[in-house]
Amino acid sequence: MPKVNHMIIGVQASGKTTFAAALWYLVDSREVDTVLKKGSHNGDYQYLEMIASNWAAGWQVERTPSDTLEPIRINLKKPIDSDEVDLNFLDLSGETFERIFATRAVNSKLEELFRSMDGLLLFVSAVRKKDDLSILDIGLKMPEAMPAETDDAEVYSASDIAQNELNAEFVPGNAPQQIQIVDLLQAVADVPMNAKPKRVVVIISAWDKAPAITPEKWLVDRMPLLHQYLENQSTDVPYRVYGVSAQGGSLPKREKPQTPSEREHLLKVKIPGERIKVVGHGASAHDLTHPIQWLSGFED
Ligand SMILES: Nc1nc2c(ncn2[C@@H]2O[C@H](COP(=O)(O)OP(=O)(O)OP(=O)(O)O)[C@@H](O)[C@H]2O)c(=O)[nH]1
Ligand SMILES: [Mg+2]
Repeated sequence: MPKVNHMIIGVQASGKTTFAAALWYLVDSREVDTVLKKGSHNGDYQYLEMIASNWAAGWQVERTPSDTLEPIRINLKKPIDSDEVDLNFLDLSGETFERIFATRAVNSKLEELFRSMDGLLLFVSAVRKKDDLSILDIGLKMPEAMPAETDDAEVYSASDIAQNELNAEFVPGNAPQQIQIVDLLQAVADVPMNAKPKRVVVIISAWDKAPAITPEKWLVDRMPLLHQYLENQSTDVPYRVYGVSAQGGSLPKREKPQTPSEREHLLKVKIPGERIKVVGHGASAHDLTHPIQWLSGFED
């Protein structure tokens, strides 16, 4: 059976490591039925065990340090096949992602990973609000930041506001997520890399904090540029959107247990795997492997 390689990308704090921790816990514990099962594992998976046990205990996973190409490798398999299917995840830190966006340069190791990817798992977070706002919206919300000729914020022109913005330093990581993502996808698909995934899954993480709409509608409303990009190439590269709550709610960091969160409530769920929520495409309620099954081409 051919090896399948998937890449996970997403800006800082988009939920990548939490997803990996919950996925490992889920397939390792077998508490909840999943469409893909854990395959055989060789080598060192100490990091996965560490993040999964942290997750199970109800703590936030730690931030992935920049420059880490943390080799998260979770082997999964179809239950009916005796052949194993290897799925390789690359947990690119958000900072590495943003540096690629800022410099348009990738090192040779990363280039090789992009070239060999079969599927792409794109993470965006439902809790990052920034992508909703245009410069005009910011002007309307913060009239005090605007020029003082009039009290009526609505009459400020785009050029007034743009002038104001000119004084601000450009911080690449502050660019809207969808712009960073589309730019990266375009750069990777273009010469010299010519790396295009066969399929794309968009995971909207922290779905417990999303409004009561479908994941597709969320993408159209909140990330219209990314939606348009994916739609445009969908004949060649089909895509799906899932809403995923890998934690089930907000959790504190282990070193700051008093931070207000939904931890107490979540720990009352007796089976930790049942804290997970997956929405979209007929996935059963807690099955994080459903998007990966489709991404791997096991389901049309
Ligand atoms: N409410 C809620 N928050 C979540 C969920 N999953 C992740 N988060 C929060 O989102 C933040 C980022 O999660 P990470 O998994 O560390 O994100 P990451 O993409 O690995 O981030 P970097 O390592 O910085 O690139 C953390 O504060 C998590 O607690 C969820 O299901 N629900
Ligand atoms: Mg991380």
